[in-house]
Amino acid sequence: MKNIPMTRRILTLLLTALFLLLPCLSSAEDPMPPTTAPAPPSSPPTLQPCSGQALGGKEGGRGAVEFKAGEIIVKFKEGIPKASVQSLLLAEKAEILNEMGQLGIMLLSVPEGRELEKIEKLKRNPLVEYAEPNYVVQIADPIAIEPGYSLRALDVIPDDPYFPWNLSKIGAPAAWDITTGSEKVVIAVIGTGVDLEHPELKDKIWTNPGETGTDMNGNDKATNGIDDDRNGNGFVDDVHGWDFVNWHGEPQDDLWHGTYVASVAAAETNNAILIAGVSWGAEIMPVKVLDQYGGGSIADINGGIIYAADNGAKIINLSFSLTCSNYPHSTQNVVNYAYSKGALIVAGSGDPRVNNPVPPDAYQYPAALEHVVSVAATGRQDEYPRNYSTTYNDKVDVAAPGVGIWGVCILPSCKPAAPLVGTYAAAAQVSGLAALLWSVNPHLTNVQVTGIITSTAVDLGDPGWDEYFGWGRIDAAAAVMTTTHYLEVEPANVVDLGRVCDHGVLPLRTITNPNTNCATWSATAIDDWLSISGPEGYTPSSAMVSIDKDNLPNYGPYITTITVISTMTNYEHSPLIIPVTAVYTQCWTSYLPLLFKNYSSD
Ligand SMILES: [Ca+2]
Ligand SMILES: [Ca+2]
Ligand SMILES: [Ca+2]
Ligand SMILES: [Ca+2]
Repeated sequence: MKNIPMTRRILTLLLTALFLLLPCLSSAEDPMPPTTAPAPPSSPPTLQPCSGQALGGKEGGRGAVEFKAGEIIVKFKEGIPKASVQSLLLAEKAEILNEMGQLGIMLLSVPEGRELEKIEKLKRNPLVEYAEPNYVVQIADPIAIEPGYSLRALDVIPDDPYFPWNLSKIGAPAAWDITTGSEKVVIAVIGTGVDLEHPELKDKIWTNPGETGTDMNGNDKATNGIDDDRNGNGFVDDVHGWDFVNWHGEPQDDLWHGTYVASVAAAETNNAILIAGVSWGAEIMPVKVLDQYGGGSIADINGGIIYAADNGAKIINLSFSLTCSNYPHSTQNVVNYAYSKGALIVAGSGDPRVNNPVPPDAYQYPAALEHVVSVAATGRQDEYPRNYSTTYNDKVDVAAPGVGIWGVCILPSCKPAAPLVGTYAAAAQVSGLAALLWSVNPHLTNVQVTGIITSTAVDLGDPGWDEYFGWGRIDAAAAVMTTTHYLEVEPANVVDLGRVCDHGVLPLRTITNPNTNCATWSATAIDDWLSISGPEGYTPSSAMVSIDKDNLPNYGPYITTITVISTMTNYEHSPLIIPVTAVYTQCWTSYLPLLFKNYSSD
């Protein structure tokens, strides 16, 4: 996807915003380093041919194998009668292992060694839309580098000791002055799972409301062995996501990769431990599709993408690629489905492999699919990281830092955190940034979010879009400032202060903005008997409403309003007028309402 950059008014907006923010946040501006970029040579993308090797053993995708032995993926054309499908499968000695109902994609078992022959035969059949191997995918081999520089940036907001350099580079501290991210935005991390007990992630794991609480028999829905979602979502006890490899509801990471990716996008931040994430608030939906070796198949990945889209993930982060550059029809099918449901699908453009090296300009899937935001990696000086051969090609949409990116690690050898190199680290930052944008405005479409991210990126290399950096290196501050602020507060309909006694404790109520920081909104009372302090805080931010009793002339009911407005330069859904009600009474009438009739009203 390529988008035309919008007019750049960002610098002015940024400076204005920073000025506005100083009263309620003690953070300092993070200066943007100058961008230096090499002029990259241009060369056409190279498609890597694959020879047709099947994976039979248990080595989980290591090496130059291309597909799972004894399995193929088929989609029949729309409206083909079930009986015709069944007789064809019978004739081909193929059995259905799994069927994705909504999309009609089938995973079939076929005799081992005859996968390609069966596929060729099925492709010639007029009933078949496509047939393909169950391609194998693999995460990139981890490359860690020595940091050799100060871990901590100057004057940043969070207190996490491993404050990653890349967050300063992309202007995250200035973005955080607007929003640190809402927990209502869910990032699905499709990979090796996520360490569900990690202190940087455990409180940020998505919880499926359909599998929470107790069932009719008083049993915990999370463990009752029943698919409790309304109408069933097809997964039993998927309270925190799904493990497609082992087929259960505990998508625990048994490698390191998904945990690392989740932390770069959305680690618990300002908690004085380990790293800071791009979105402090976003929830993580762990979807395990890769095994303990980092290998998996597109059948499981397709299932994982559908699961994420069906269960409310706004952002779907993919960070692996096919071991060869074969175009996966079914995964494009599934990506189109998630995209049509409004999800933003993000993937690293591709990373070097030890066992099956591919040229750095080769297409790597799923990044090179349509409707996937393909993210290339940049180095500390905003250069193409030539030493690491990360992927560039004409599918690249945008770039983000990808060299020495701190994320949490769970392997004994790299605990507690590691500075890794890869486009998967770059993609995780784009996922985190998208979560910030959806916090500023929950009503954006995936097309709009992509447009804001690409149009506010810092152009590098050749002017305009190029295959090394796409539209440029992401600028979180510019992107967040450009996003039209959609103001939301809770409660929105009425603030009821209840009974106000003339001697007792005065009521206090909170107005909460779940999406953005205190600097983005203000609240004022019309009548002088109400007073408002704040707003204060990061995301969520809140204001306190209290009563000034001296300005209540008589006992009786009171009604007034609070006006909440956005203080951003561009906003919608503002002002909000919120009614406030209270009843001012003598103390004895509120303490003894059953014994005494209230004569206090006018
Ligand atoms: Ca379920
Ligand atoms: Ca259940
Ligand atoms: Ca942290
Ligand atoms: Ca450029």
